[in-house]
Amino acid sequence: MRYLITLLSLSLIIIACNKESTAPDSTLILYDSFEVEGAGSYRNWTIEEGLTDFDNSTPADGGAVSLKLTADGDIEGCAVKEIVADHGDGIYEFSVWARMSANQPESTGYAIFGVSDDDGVIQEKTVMLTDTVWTCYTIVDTLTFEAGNYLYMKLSPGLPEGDNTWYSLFDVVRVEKAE
Ligand SMILES: [Ca+2]
Repeated sequence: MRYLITLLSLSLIIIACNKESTAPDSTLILYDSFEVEGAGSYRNWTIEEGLTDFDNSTPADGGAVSLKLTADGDIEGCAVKEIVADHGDGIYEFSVWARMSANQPESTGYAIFGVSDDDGVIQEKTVMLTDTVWTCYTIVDTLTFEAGNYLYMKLSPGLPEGDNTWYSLFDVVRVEKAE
């Protein structure tokens, strides 16, 4: 059984980073390219005013713009999204394309995927973002949802130290649930 789940997860990872394909055994429950008809849109993500913008650099199939999140002073200009999910257990896969800025300390950007409720995050996995070229990062996890829980996602350029300022770009967020 464990082997089967691993195999399923691996097949989902391959499919997730190629949006031309549609996984026959999974349901796409979120797709955000941070734009509507080529104009930048926060797509109902909760963002940090003044530290969030759009950029013309995008990954392949990323459309016209990406989301630009800035870490400035001691403020982590992150973006968070919570959506209602089906109750019960499920294998969920989260993927996001990201690009770190050249002056960014290594491994400071990150993405979190998990479960939250009105009091905060109650289950989470984190992937560290490391590359200065567009790269697809993926998290696969078995998540459990009860009444009042949300599917939780956080995109962050990282928490700066001192007066350092840098930004990270994000695009094409996908969430799929294995059937
Ligand atoms: Ca886009």
